[in-house]
Amino acid sequence: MSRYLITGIAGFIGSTLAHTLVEQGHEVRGIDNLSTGNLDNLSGLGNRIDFRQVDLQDVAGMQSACEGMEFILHQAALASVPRSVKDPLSSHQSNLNGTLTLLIAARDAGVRRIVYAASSSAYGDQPTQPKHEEMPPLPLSPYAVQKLACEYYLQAFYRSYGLEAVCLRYFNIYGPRQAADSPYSGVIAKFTTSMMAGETPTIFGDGMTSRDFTYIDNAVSANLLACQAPSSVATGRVFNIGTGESHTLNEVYAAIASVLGFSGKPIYGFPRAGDIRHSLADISRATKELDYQPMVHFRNGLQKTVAWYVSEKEKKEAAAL
Ligand code: UD2
Repeated sequence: MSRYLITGIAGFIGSTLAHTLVEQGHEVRGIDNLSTGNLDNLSGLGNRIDFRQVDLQDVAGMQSACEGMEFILHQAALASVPRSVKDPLSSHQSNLNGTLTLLIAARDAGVRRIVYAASSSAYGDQPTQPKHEEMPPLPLSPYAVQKLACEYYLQAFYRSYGLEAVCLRYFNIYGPRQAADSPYSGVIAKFTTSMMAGETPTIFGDGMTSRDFTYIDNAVSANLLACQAPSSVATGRVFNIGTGESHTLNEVYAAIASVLGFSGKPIYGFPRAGDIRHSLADISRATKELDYQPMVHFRNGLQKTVAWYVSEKEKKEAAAL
C-alpha cells in the first residue's frame, strides 16, 4: 500500500485515478478548489479518501496536503486552450503559481515522486508527425506555455532538490466523468452531449483537424506505471501518453453520431484561435521505458464514453421524476 496525493481529485482524470487507487487498496488524499471539479465524481468514495477543498496556491494548505505522502499525481489545472487565450492571467496564476507552490511543499515534505499531467500542446504546430519527446517544443497558446513551463519546473526541482519528477504529456484524454457543461469542455464530451440533446454540434474549421484521442484508462495506467518505474528510467523525463493513432473531427463526429443514431449534419465554424492542426503521439519511449501500452482504442473508448453520458442522463431523469 502506498500513500498518494491527487491534485484536482474532483476533476475528470483526478477522480478516475482516485477510484482506481482506492480499489487497489492505497491510501488517497485529494485536493481540489472545486473551480472546475465536481464532487459528484467522487461519489462512492465517501470516507475512503481524505478530501480537502483547497487551492494549489494556498501555501499552508499545500504543506499540510503533502505531509506523509509518497507520490503526488498532479492533475489540477485550469485546462483549455481557448480559456487561456481568453484569460491568460487567471490560467497562468492557477497553473504556474499553483504548481510552484505545490512543488515547494512537496520538496519540504520529502515526497518521493511527483507525476505531472503535461500536455501535447507543448509541441505546437510542427509539421512532423508523430510527435516525439526529442522535438523542440513550440507552444502556441498561453495554456501550452503554462503546461510546458511547469514541466521545466518539475525538472528543475528534480535537478536542484532531488524531488523525483515525471512528466506525462497527455494527448487529448477523454472518457467517463469528463465535464461537458462548459464552453471549454473537451470535444468528445461536447459533441456527445449536444447530440444527446438533439442539438447539432459545431466543428471548428473544416473537420480535417486531427487528434490522438486517448481513453482515460490509458492515462490512469500511465500514471501508475510512472510511479512504479525505476528512478533511473523515469525521473526528470518527459513521456508522451497517447495511442499512436489519430482521428479527424469529422471521424469523431460520425462515430458519435453512429453510436447515438443522430442524423444531423455538422455545422462548420471558424477554426479556433491557438488550435493545433494535427496531433499524433509517438509512444515508443513510454512503451519501452515505462512498459506503457494503450489498452483501450478509439472505437471501444468512444462507445464506453457515449454509454456513460447516456446512463448519467437516464439517472438524472429518473431522479427528477
Ligand atoms: C489540448 C491538448 C490536450 C489537453 C487539452 C486540455 C493539443 C493537441 N491537445 O486539447 O492534450 O492538454 O488541451 O484542455 O493541444 N472543437 C470543435 N468543436 C467544439 C470543441 C472543440 O470543433 O465544440 C475542436 C477544437 O477546435 C480542436 C479539437 O476539437 O480542434 C479538440 O479540442 P479540445 O478542446 O477537445 O482539445 P484540444 O485539442 O484543445
